[in-house]
Amino acid sequence: IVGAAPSSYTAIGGPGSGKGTQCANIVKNFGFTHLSAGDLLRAEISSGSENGTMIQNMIKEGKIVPSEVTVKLLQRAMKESGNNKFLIDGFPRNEENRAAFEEVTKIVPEFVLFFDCPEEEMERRLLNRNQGRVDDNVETIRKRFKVFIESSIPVVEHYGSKGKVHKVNAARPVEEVFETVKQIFSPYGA
Ligand code: UP5
Ligand code: MG
Repeated sequence: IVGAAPSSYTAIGGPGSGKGTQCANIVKNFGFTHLSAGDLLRAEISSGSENGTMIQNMIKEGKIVPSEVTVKLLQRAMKESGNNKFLIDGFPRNEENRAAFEEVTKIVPEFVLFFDCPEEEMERRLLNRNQGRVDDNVETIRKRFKVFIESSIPVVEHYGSKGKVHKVNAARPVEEVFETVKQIFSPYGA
């Protein structure tokens, strides 16, 4: 329907829980546009934007980039996609992100996928990834875990209090996790 109000779904989980992998699979089967907040921030660094150095430093420290920056990137990507159904990966990361996004876009996610995975497994995955990410080293990984627990779990709890969280055991093989994810999305159509 032309002009239908935009809707979003969001994937939250610790670093290395498999958000990116699962979201890429979901968009192949369902008609969403995948927006990874981390990928948008990394693209902003590569583009040589004036915020690039600040973003790079925050990512290296595992810290959360100010909402103004991330929300603007998400809004731009949403506009450019021409779609009105979004699967947002790795955002909101704290309560301030959540409030800013809802305030600016007026979009509240239909539901949240929470990819639950033990830290030992996430650490193993990240150290094996080998894609040259500046934050895939033991020191930064531990900082990312701490920020996830302190700042992102409260977001999961917020959505949980609204009955919007689907918790997924992410410590299984990719295909098994995806079976569960597909079942969650199936009522929402293609
Ligand atoms: N893998 C995936 N699934 C597997 C499975 N089931 N079994 C075995 N292996 C599996 O997967 C990670 C690795 O594990 C891959 O090698 C994969 O093949 C394998 P991936 O799907 O990439 O996991 P993901 O959860 O996406 O991990 P990622 O490292 O991307 O998570 P982060 O949340 O840490 O990274 P993100 O890019 O979202 O953010 C990076 C940084 O950007 C943040 O720390 C922060 O500094 C900044 N940021 C913000 O400030 N604000 C934002 O809104 C977003 C990011
Ligand atoms: Mg990712």
